[in-house]
Amino acid sequence: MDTRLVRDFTKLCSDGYAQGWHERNGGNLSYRMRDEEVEEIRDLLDENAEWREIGTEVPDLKNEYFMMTGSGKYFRNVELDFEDNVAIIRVNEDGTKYQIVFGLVNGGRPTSELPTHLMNLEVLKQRDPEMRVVYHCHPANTIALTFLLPCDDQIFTREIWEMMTECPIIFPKGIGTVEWMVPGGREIAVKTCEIMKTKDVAVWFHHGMFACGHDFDEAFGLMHAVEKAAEILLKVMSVSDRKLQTITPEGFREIEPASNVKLDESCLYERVDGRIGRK
Ligand code: 2HA
Ligand code: ZN
Repeated sequence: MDTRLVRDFTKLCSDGYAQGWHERNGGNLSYRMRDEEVEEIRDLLDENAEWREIGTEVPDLKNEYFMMTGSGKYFRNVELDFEDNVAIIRVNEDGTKYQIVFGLVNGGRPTSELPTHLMNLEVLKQRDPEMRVVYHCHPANTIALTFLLPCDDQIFTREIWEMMTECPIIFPKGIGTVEWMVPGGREIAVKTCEIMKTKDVAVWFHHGMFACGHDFDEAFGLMHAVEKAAEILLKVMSVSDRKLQTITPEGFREIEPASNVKLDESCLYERVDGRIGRK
């Protein structure tokens, strides 16, 4: 299958692997397909495939089609054998079941994070019908920060924003944090969805990151920006627990009119002692 969508999906998988964000079978990617993208490959779809339980309900995604990586599959292998590693699934009439209509030709199931992906895609669709991509990976610098910063949206966001002037412009609503919990289930999906109602990035402590976007470039670019800022912050923290100077709350507010963004004001608190990771 050689369509624009397959090429774009594959490119993200290869680029993410090249960044070192997908050791072994780490990470997963999903995309809510457009009607014309389904029509383009309609002849290749097995509409009689067996129905399976999603494990949660996504009524606003009924009858929709999704492209996603397979459970236990390696991002490295997507470009080598797309049909072995990727699935297209269809959600049923009431949003409780799915069938694999294409791919995973050697067996398997869609991503182990299926509930988080589908529930996030549902929330994102409600937010903006053109939001279509949910991307999860294991980037080392961001994960390292989850051992050094408190699990606090405002502090995590502010520390990352300060590292690169572009950060608040790229994610003005900030970063959501999810304390460590067992992955793969409904509980972590619900927590992540709460974040995705307003924000584009969620950090799962001691695990990895979720980013969303209208398209693959946007989701990947957002992930890349957060992870690079995390790398800078780690370099700073490995030298000192204080900054000599930084972008001030007033500075951030001056960015707003110039870039036509509205920052989450709760992240622009006044610092008491200038120490990294404290309010
Ligand atoms: O192995 O990243 O969170 C896939 C994952 C699960
Ligand atoms: Zn993971």
